[in-house]
Amino acid sequence: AQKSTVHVALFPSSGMGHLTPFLRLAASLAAEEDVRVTFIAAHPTVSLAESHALSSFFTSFPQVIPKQLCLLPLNESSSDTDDPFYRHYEAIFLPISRAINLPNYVFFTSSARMLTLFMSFHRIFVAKAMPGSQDNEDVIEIPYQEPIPVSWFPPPLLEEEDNFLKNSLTQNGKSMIDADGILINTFHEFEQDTLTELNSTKMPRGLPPAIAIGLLPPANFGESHSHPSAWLGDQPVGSVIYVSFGSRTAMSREQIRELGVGLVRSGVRFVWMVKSKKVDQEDTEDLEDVIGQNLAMATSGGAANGIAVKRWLNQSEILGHPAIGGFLSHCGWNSVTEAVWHGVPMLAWPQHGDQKINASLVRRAGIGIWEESWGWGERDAVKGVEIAERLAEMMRDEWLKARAATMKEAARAALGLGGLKALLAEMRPSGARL
Ligand code: BUP
Repeated sequence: AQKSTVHVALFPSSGMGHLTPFLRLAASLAAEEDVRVTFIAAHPTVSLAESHALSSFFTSFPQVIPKQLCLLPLNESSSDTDDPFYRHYEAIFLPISRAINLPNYVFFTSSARMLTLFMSFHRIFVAKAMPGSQDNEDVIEIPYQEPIPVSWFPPPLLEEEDNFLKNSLTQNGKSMIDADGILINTFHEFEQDTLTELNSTKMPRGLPPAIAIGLLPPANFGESHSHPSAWLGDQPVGSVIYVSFGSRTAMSREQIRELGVGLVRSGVRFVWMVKSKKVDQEDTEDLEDVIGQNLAMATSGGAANGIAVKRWLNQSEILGHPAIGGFLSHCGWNSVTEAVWHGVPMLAWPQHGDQKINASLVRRAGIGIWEESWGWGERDAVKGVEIAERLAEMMRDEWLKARAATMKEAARAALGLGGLKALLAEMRPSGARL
């Protein structure tokens, strides 16, 4: 066997939104003959989905070396967040310090556009404190980048008081300068201008290169999660919308009911992944308690125009099914990349965090509709009738379909030309470690 010339250790933060792209990156690296991969995972995980994904991954990729970082219990009174995923992140990263003398790369798990905010956030606050530095109160100027509308900012970032998200973005944004490079799961055709700006010589000195390594292909490992393939197999090509708001969004009960009304009313065929609690172990209610008995019966017995399930589904596999023709999504970055990878048009409905910024990219690329007036999906519930209209509008839009197909081709063509190969090529002769 060829000797490993590069040894890469990967260490993700908490939640499926981070773990998924790290596992995809590990799978891509492990496919290189001369690369050795170590995967460090914090133990215990917050969600069952994470522990299942890790064990299936290690079974399917025995060549990847598993390491566990056992977490010490966190002193809850000293934490400034009650979000279980953020608490986990605190427990992971408090004891960590930079490995001396090793090349150190950050794998940023959102869009390049979000990275511009992430890296500039600490400077934006300085700018905001200076009277007159804001030309327009509706947008926030990002140094050397396109301004971002205030309404796209995750709400905690706009609060006066300190909070977990603000503090960690400020701190981590500043320390990005210490990295040797920033890897992003994106590709040039999708975020050309931002990637060019990020790597431009106009940027403040000392910023590491932003390297587009995507789109990382979905990795096939472990059991195929049971998915409604029998039902999907009976539906016409491109006729079904997949509905999911990611692994960390718990919609209000009222909004879930309105969504159910909208799906049925639209007449569009659907597969709906229903979720009512942030952490999966706590999501123990029956489907009928969440969406109502009538709808639960109709959607499980074939009487409605779709099916609803309340369990983890293999989303990427479903998006790749020929029957799928649309995706109602919160626009978590992995979901966006999976929709692009499979050429599925989107109806964007961001719920928190980076998702409005990601939704703006979906809209700009012409691969989806974003109804901005729906807000963050937290206040007054959006009515079913309105949801039905947008769903039907998105599903009949031929232009979106054509754009999504073009973007899919571009994503697949970018594979192999990507920054990851270039990065490895640069490291091999020196035997450097990542
Ligand atoms: Br739910 C669910 N099956 O049933 P995002 C999610 N996923 O495969 P998030 C499934 O989890 P952040 C399910 O395909 C994607 O790869 C999905 O990541 C997969 O959103 C991942 O889309 C979810 O980035 O994370 O989980 O809300 O908060 O980081 O956006």
